[in-house]
Amino acid sequence: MLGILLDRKTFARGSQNAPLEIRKILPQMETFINQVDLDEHGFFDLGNIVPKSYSEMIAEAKLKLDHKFPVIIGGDHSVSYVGVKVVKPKVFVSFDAHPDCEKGDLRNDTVTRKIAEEGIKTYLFGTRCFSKSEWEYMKKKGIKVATLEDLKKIKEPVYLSIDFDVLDSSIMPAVGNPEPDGLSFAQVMDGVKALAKNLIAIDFVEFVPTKNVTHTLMAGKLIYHSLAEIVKAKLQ
Ligand SMILES: [Mn+2]
Repeated sequence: MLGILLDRKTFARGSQNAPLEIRKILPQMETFINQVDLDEHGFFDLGNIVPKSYSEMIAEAKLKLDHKFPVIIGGDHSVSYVGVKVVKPKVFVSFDAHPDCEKGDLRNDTVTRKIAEEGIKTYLFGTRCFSKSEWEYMKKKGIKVATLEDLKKIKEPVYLSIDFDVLDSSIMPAVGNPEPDGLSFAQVMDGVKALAKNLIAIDFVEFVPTKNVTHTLMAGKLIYHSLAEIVKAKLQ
């Protein structure tokens, strides 16, 4: 697990603190999940990367993540670019209320487009709030809002990014851009299960800690449950 303490958003900032707050809650949480005990599977903490240029963060992450299964905790969504440059997956899947396909410099709302433009096959899941220009870009590039069935059909190595705003805003309001009409916890987990066998890295981004510790617990639960599914799929 590697934290990236970066938040370059223009409003609703605070995700730079997410790795710190999530780390406080993880030791309080049950590690035995769906018959998998995470304590038995050698997860360890690689500390944090503090903000610097993207190329410097990529170089630092490369050193830290060598030969390991990366679990990256953001940070704003642009940290996925750092992860993808280190891991070099064939496929990038983003669970996100938003497509993050705006045009412009690397930011939280352009990151998926930047990754797609690296020639990495890109899918979205749970996406429900588009700008017109993003919609048109996606249509042109063949970037699809995948169904569960589409995810199950992916056979190549996948980098999965989970933006916490994919969850419905009633269960996860502690994000930069909460969106109603989102996925339930179980629906997000169904998506993780569909991909688990092919995953080579995962990140969790855009959690903005609040004083309400329940939100941090939700974030921690999603992380632990995802890791348990990955362990399960890899051991089968
Ligand atoms: Mn996002």
